[in-house]
Amino acid sequence: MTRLTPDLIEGVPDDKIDLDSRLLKMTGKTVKGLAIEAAGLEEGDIDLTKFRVAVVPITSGLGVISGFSASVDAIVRRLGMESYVTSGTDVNGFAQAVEDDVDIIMMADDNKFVAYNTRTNCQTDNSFGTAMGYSVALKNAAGGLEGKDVLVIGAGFVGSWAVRILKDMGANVTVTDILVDKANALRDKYGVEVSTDIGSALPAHDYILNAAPVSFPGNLIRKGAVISTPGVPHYFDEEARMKAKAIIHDPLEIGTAVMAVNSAKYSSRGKE
Ligand code: PYL
Repeated sequence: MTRLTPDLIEGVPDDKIDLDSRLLKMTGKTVKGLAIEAAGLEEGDIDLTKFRVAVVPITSGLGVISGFSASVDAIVRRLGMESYVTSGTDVNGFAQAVEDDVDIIMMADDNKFVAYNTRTNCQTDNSFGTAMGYSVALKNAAGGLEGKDVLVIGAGFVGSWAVRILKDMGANVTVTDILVDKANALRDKYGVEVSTDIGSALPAHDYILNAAPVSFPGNLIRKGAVISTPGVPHYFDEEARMKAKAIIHDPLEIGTAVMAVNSAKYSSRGKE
């Protein structure tokens, strides 16, 4: 997982890219709509305003990322939940959140970003949230994926989840990774295809989920391709932007929103 930098997320707290407008054009859904679908819920199944979230800054390893906690807080508020960033960090912040009896605690170190549900002791992580959110976005942009060929680029945490999720959605999945053993392991586990040559796989696909921290020259992109691409850093050249029907990307919001709604779903189960 590539570590975010302050400049990549500086526009998140105030939604400077107006993500909902972009997603509505490409997928017909807002971030909240995609997150609700990704959590396996229907609109109206859950009242997100009933949930209180604490975001805990974590100083371990490479330390806090300026703007990260504020971005997570803003994303969760945009879903309608009540949220705040704890004044304390790390264990101190976690203890504050527990004392405050919040429903969900969200925190990230250098390796994991989780939403911990205090009512049912369940956790959702960002790899799952990102894979599910970007798979659902691709499915909506494609008008369904049943029987359609989808290329997953990257067999890391997000790519591995995406392979499983997209196969469950009925897609014919091909996975590729620079470490072919990782791609082969997913083939053996999920019965998907492997490509060892991205130069031929990319132009052969209309639907792409890019879970690698790379972008691709436009001459490899098929005209009308739908590219769902959570990876950072993110860059597609002019030719790619002209040829693709949609390039779905944001640095943090879709994955975080899915984590929060998925975690709340557990709570509603716990409260039934
Ligand atoms: C969760 C993001 C999505 C992409 N890369 C992941 C990343 O940058 N992880 C590191 C997050 C560190 C947060 C820091 C803080 O500000 O609390 N510990």
